[in-house]
Amino acid sequence: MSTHITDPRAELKRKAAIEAADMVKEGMVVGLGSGSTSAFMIEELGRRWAEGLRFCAIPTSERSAEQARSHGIRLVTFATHPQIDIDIDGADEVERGTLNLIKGLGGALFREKIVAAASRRFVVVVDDSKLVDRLGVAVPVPVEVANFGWNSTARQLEALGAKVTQRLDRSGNVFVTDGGNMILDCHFGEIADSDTLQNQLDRVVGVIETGLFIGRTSEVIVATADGLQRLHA
Ligand code: ABF
Repeated sequence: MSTHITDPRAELKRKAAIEAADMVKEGMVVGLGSGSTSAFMIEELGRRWAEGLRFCAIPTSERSAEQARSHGIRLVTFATHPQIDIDIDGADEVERGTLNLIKGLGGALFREKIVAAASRRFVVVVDDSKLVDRLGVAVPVPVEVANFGWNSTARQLEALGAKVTQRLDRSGNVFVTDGGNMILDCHFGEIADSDTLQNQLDRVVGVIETGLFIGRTSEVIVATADGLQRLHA
């Protein structure tokens, strides 16, 4: 069954996702991203699986795993497949000049970064509303932190210039990641040097991973009202 789309943004996401799904070939090990754009990609791969395409996949979230399983897609782990051929995932912001990203508003940034780091090609699928000149203007940098001592970790993040908010779920409870940790959304405003910021965040004790994806993108597929664009690193 395919998803019925009425939202024009969703239709753009679907187009980018289908274009990316076309890059998955027989026998590949595929990283399955998270979020609504990735969900369109998994749906398309499910359709192709039903037509006989065979590959195996490592999902970046429990939700994506569940969706892939529902299509019968073969899921594997790093134990048997430490090298991924292609990882296809969404993003919250894509910086035009560098193809650096902010990811993690969906909460899956830690697994997403592990999967991206293990992939020969990392392909990002977005609609054109995600393209920005500088990261951080419209969205915070999500930072996954250990639950223990998180108030202290938050203070250290504030000392780096962030306005920090603890992520809550829709019910108002503390958001819990697939790894059992929490997320602190760090509002820095426009980020002039994302590489330096990533290094600073990495040095904060209690930080598990950040949603800054620096120098990882191989290609971005952008869907616009006028058609698809492909941006290369
Ligand atoms: C994942 O889903 C995340 O890294 C990012 O937070 C989000 C993008 O969501 P969507 O595709 O729904 O816009 O890719």
